[in-house]
Amino acid sequence: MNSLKEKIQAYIDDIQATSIENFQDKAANIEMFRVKYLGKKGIISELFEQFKAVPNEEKKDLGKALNLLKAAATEKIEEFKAFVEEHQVQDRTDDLTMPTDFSELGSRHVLSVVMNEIIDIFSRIGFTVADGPEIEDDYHVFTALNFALDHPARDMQDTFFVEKDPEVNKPTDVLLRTHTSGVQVRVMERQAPPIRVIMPGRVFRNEAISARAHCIFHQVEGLYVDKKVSFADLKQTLLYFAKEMFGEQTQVRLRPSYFPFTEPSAEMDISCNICGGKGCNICKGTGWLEILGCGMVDPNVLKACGIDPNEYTGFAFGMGVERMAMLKYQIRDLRLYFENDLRFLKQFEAIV
Ligand code: 2U9
Repeated sequence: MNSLKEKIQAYIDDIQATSIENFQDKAANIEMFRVKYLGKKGIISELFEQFKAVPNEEKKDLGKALNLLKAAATEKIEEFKAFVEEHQVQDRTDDLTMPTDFSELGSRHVLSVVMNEIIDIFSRIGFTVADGPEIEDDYHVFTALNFALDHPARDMQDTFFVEKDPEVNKPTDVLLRTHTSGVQVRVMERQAPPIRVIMPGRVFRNEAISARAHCIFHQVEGLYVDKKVSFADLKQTLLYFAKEMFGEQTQVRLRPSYFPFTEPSAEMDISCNICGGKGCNICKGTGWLEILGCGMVDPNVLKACGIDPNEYTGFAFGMGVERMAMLKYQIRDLRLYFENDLRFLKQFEAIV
């Protein structure tokens, strides 16, 4: 049988061996420890009761041991509390009453914002959004769109081919789309006019990356096919778009151009939104900024998609979203869009 003194020493040893690091819920365990040793009905209180019955000659020695035990328990609790205070931030999950970490809110990427804005503008005049595959076939990207067999866009220098024929080391017809037009081809194949759709999406071109070119970028293309759709409809629709996008004061001009899929074709400029048309370094002194390409859908394209060009006409347009965002927010380098540098991204937090 242990003497009372041995019992006290065993408690002291026990206290000194107790480590807070083994406590799961630190606050609750510290309180349990306090109640166990220093509580009204705790070990130390109980020992003081027993102490009363101890013969007088042992009292001095035992009293000293009991005081040491009490001091050990009190000191341990102080140690626990100091530990908790020091580790408060790291261990805050232990205390469910603590406020949680404030996670920073993210924001939309400027390209998504501009793309959504373009979609909104065309939605307001009855265009719906169509979507299609990024991995396409030669027919939907080139052949149905009236690209000649020897057109340079079909070349490996310009287009990413997904597979090569190992026999002849030549590309097969699986490729990454260089424009979203394949989606319109699919829409026309399955839907009779009137057709009024826009195609926002990612496109791929085999280009060296620089401030002015990237191998991945975003486009919004549009297509309107119906009876009696005219070049005047095209011009008025795109004037409306330019004013909505760049402000009511915006003027437009069309310059003749060439695309395999439209005839006639044009490029549209807007009056420079920086200098108001007077000439500055953004518009290179011309007062005009090119924003998109457009034209009347070539009858060959309508025919390839199963639409009678004698009955229907249509207009189409295409624009680069990166360029649109550059002009709207004066972004000088295309690479900024894809680097995800927070100092760049944070500048667009306020726009939604
Ligand atoms: C179909 C028929 C015609 C879409 C068009 C353009 C003109 C154009 C460029 C703008 C900048 C591509 O991103 S960019 O490099 N696009 O200039 N796109 S007309 O014409 C179509 C599309 C589909 C069936």
